[in-house]
Amino acid sequence: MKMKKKPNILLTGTPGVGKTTLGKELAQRTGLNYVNIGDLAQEGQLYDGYDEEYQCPILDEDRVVDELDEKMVEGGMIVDYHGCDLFPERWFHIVFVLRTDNTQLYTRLESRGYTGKKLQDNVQCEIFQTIYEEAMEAYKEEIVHQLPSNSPEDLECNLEQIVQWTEQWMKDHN
Ligand code: DAT
Repeated sequence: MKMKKKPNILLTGTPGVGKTTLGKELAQRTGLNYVNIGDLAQEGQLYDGYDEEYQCPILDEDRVVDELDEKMVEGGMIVDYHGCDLFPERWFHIVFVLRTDNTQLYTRLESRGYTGKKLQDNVQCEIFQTIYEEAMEAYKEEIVHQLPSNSPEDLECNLEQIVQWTEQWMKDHN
């Protein structure tokens, strides 16, 4: 029996915009598999050096891609990462860039323990819409969508829209 085709979804955006919150709940509602790239790298120690300025390990992008490729080819994956141009374009059927108002993002990151330059740089990343522009360069514009992520109402609305999109995609491809 042939397996049902399922779409791959990328959730991206500045740290703190709500990718993990959305991704985990989306996985529950759709039955797709959620992967957090940060956790995957941590588990497999998929690192290549250490960034002294930001005090964090540097992702080994090639090993991350190798690690996931087989699953991505099968389909049905929700990928969560604060960057998007390291992945092969062919992986994703749709890309969502979550967006949060600056003041709210500042509060969220501060309560996550971010301070100083790390806090400032991440808020600036959102102000300059860095990840949105990265997504628009890395993927076809028509598959890149921005989603507001400021409130529980936004979260519910985003969930409903993506669940609906997923159901429609499955109907169209099976
Ligand atoms: P990310 O995975 O993008 O770093 P997260 O899912 O860990 O973000 O969320 C960061 C914080 O913001 C966390 O405390 C939950 C909260 N949050 C997420 N989505 C939200 C929303 N739509 N409205 C209000 N708070 C939200």
